[in-house]
Formats: sequence, structure tokens, C-alpha cells
Amino acid sequence: MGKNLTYKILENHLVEGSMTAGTEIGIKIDQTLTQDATGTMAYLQFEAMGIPEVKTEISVSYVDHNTLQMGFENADDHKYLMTMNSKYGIYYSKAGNGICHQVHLERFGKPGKTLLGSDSHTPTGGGLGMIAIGAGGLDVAVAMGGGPFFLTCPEVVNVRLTGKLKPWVSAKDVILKVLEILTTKGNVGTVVEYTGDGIKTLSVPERATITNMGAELGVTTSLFPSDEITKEFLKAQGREADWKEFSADADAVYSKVIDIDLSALVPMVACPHSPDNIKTVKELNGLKVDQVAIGSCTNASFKDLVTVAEILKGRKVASDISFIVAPGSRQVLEMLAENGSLAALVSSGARIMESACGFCIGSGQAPVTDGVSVRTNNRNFEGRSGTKSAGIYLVSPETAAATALTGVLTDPRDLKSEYPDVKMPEQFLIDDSMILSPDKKTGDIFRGPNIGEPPYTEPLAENAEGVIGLKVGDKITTDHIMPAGPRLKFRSNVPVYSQYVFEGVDAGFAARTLEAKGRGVFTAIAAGLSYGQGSSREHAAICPMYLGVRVVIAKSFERIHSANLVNFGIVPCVFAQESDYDKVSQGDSFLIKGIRQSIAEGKDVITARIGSNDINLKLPLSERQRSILLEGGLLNYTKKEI
Ligand code: MIC
Ligand code: SF4
Repeated sequence: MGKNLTYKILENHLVEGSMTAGTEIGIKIDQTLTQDATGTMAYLQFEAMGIPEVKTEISVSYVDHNTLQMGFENADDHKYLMTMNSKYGIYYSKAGNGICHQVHLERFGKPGKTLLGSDSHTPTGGGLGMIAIGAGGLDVAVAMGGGPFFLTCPEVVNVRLTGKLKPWVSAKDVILKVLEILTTKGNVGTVVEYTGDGIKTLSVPERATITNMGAELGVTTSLFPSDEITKEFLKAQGREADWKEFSADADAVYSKVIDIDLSALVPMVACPHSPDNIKTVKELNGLKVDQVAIGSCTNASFKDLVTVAEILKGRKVASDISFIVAPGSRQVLEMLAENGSLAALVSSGARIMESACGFCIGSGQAPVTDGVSVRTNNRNFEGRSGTKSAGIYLVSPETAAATALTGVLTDPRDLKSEYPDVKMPEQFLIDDSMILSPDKKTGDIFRGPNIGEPPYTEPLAENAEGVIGLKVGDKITTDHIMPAGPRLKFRSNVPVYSQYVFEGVDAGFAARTLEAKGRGVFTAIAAGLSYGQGSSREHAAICPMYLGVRVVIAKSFERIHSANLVNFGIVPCVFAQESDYDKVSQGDSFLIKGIRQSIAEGKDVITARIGSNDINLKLPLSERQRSILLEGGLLNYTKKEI
């Protein structure tokens, strides 16, 4: 029986374990990426490991998330990252050069390689036929030091695409369809592999839109094969030499097959407040809109934005909306400027933003109170935009452009104009002058006053005892746990950033929890399904740990977040009986006697006394994760290993 592409690439990189789905494996990482919001902490941890230089083939440090520099904190972080680059052999992509995933696709990604990134949308690289995985910053720091990355050997789901997209329907509509089928829950430990004749009709940036937003499924990654289309893209980026063919065997085995006929798809929209709350645009046609924002690592490629410019050319957007366009990279922006698209956008009424994450992470462009914002990015969690009462609708660039023209949510097919069938350029404009090469100078590292030490974690105590400090429901995202937007600038300062844990959910949580810790009382959090969706930000583990959270008990966890909890010494426990969740109340006392010993002995189930009930909890931990918890986190564990 043949092999799927996922297993071929993983096997080529396997350094620990064996390729049995559901077991833990360790793989060698060829490339890493970090971005500023997760990067400072990752590099502080890398420094703490005491390794003289990175051991990967390529490591790139991007500055793209927080580029506004409102106050010194940001600028200081950026300078710290720049000086790290010279010392340790890391490429540094300056603020303004573009969003990490877009630039990595353009300039560094390589078929058949492994990429680990401290950002959950790292699977964008899967559009080039690589295994690209998002992880917490500490996991990336370990990989930079040459350590393996550990993951669950995945089940592989095959999405077979046939046919060709009709005019006005695009890659975003494909991934919104996949989200409708698979939803954001229950996909932990799987990889989605795209095959079928339909993939030949999709360019690399279109494939990357699909693998990018695959992150919202909660899968480990998504990927396409590397074929002639990949070759054309790399050639146009002046990187033909990086191309190699990679594909699944014709009789490859998959755990599940989903067939999608591209020609049957229509414009789709993800409604508030979850990327899997899918409807067709037609169903919501006419919804009054306050803002349209086009950009992000999902949909800000050259083809996306030329398509938008062609739709808007010679027309004006609705007078009562705010219209925002943020090109994905400087390459895209410069090419738009050269071919006249930029002028068309500006003339239509677009506010052109920097090539950065910006509105997508709530860094600017918060919608009006109760506003409706139609956006091309990948996440629409409540409050992420900066306005809690706003509703964010996720759509394709075509739907966004049509909506900008009419001021109401509009199926672009209703424009009744000719579809601008934009071709991929034969040659992209290549200018890497905003990427500093790793020159390995041993200059001083700049540390501004906002940069703290990576926090110290303590070895796991004999008993876990304290209070259920918070009870939350299903699908709690890491944006709920650790808000970004205006709080982003504190990412390098854990004591300050910790004051905002669960800010939008329970504003008193942080102060209450820290005060309890002062009295020697630790905290547990009780949660429903899919706890820790979304962002890879390890601060959603670091800051609760700093406040005194030692245990999280949930019906289920998302992959990156549960790994981050372990990395920072918090024990993730799963209700053995989901219905026991109902027996737990906020404010209950909890006691897990002998938690340390149970973890050391490899026990899979432990009993907690919560309030007046004895509740069984599963410990979904590998042997390695047990050792990490006993040491009090991955940093302590790694230092010991070194
Ligand atoms: C996101 O899209 O949520 C982010 C912001 O890019 C995060 C990273 C972060 O929180 O810094 C992610 O996707 O991992
Ligand atoms: Fe940036 Fe948004 Fe992409 Fe995250 S999802 S990397 S914030 S553009």
C-alpha cells in the first residue's frame, strides 16, 4: 500500500518514535520562523539555553505583528530581535517587509522540508509542499537549538478536489467549505492533505490561503503536493533551484477521504464569533456593513489584491464605510504600485495600511460599537478586533470588494460585471534589502526596560491544592485567555502582561488569582470543549502560571495550547466523564493528592476532590511530557538535557 505525502516527509525527518498514528514522534526541524509578538520570549528562552548559534538550515525572525510603535516598548523589542539576529545566525525581516507567512512563502519555504513557527498560521507553508507546523515559542527555541520537535504521529485526512472554481469563487471559499464540514473542534492530531485534479487549477498563494486557514480546524497542519505549479511559483520568485517534486503515492492510504467539487462552490462567509459558523453569502446578502478590511496572511497576496483592484477600478466604495487594505508583503505592495493597482485602490477610497498583521490582531482599525466588519482574515473571535460588541464576517477578497462597493454584504456574482481573471506573474519583484542576513557578529544584545527575564517555573509539587478560580464554557480561545491588541506591547514583560489574563471574560481574575497565590492558594481552571483554540501564544500558559494556575481541567484541549501548558508546568487534565463538568463550580476547592507521584508513575487517570465530589481526570501525557512537568517546564528540562 502506498504512502501519503505527510508520512513521506515526516519519515524523512523522524528522529524519535515510529510512524504509528496516535503515538508521540520526534522530528528534525529544517527551518524555523518567529514573529515579534511571540519572538522576544522565544529568543529570551533560546538565550537561557546557552547555545552559541542556531542549528537549523534557516531561522527567520519576522517583525510584523506589532509595528505601530506606540511608546518605546515595541521599538525596544524590535531592536532586541535585530541584535539577536547578528549574534546567533538568524535572518531578520524588518517591520514593513511583510507578514511572516507571506514573506516565508515568497522567499524561504522549500518543498519537502519541515518548518516550525511560533505562530499558529505557520501551515501556510503547506501550500509549497512542506510540513509546516505552529508551536509555542519555547518549542521553536528548542528546535533552533537543534532539538527535535515532538508531536502526535497524525491521522491523515485526504481532501480530494475536483473541477475548477467558477468565476467570483476563490480559495477562501474552499477552506470555508472545509471548515463547514470539519468544524473547529475534534480535529486534534490530524493532518489534512489535498489531492485531486482540482489542485492543478490552484496557484501556490491560493493553496496557501487554504493551508493557512486550516489552522482554524485545529489540525496539526495541511499540505499540498509540490508539482509543476509549485515550480512555476518558485521560478517566478527566482528560486527554481529550491524546487523538487513531492507527492503522495497513487494508492496512498488515508484515514478519511472528503470529496469537494470546486465547480459546485459558491461565495461563503464565516459569521461571528467562530470561523466554523458558515453560511453562503447569499443567505446574508444585504447585511449593512460598517467596515471592510482586506489583508492578513490568509488573503493579501499579489493575485488577491490585483483582483480587488480590478473590481474597484474606476469606482468608489460606499461613502459610509471604512475601507482598509493591507498588502501581505512589501513585494506585493511594490508590485501593486508598479502595475497601477495601488492607484486604483487608493482612488476607490482605500486606506492603505502597512504590510503587517495590523487589524487582524486588533492592532488598529477596531470597528465601531456594535459594528459589522467584513474581513478577509482567518479569525473572528469575539473581541479580537478590539471592539467586543462588533461582529466580524470572514470572506474572500472578491466578496470583500463587492461589499465595499455596495456597503452591504454582497455576493460578488451580483455585481454582474466581468470577473477579472488575474494571472500569476511570470516574475515577482525581488528585493530582499529589508531582510538582514545572519552575519554572526558578536555585538551586544540590546535590552530595553520592557524586556524581562523568561519566568521561572517550579518543579511540580506533591499535591495540587487550591481553588477553581474560573469556570468557562466551550471553545475558549487563547485570545480570551491572553488578549492581544493594545496589550500586545507587554509580551516581553510577563508581570505586566499577566494583569490582563482573561481580561474580557472576568476582569477580576488576574488580581484575585495573584492575591490567592500570595496566600499560598493555587488555582485551577475548569473548561469545556476545545480549550485553547487559535493563537499559539505561549503567554496563555506563561501568564496564568505566573499568577498561580497549576491545573487546567477541560473536556478537551487544542494541540498547541495543551503543549504550551506542559511546557510551562501547568497540568492539563481531561474530565474522564464529560458530564462531571456540570458538578464543578467556580469557587470550589480542589485537591489532587499525590499528583506528582501519579505523573511520575505514568498513571493515566487520577482522582480530584472538587467541592464535595470525587472526580476522575485523565492525564493525556506522553512519557516525555511527564518528565517535563516533573522538572517544572521545558526550559528546566532542556537545560538539564543539554
Ligand atoms: C494570531 O493570528 O492569533 C497570531 C497573533 O498570529 C498568533 C500569534 C500571537 O498571538 O502572537 C498565532 O496565530 O499564533
Ligand atoms: Fe498576523 Fe493575522 Fe496572520 Fe496571525 S492571522 S499571523 S495576526 S495576519
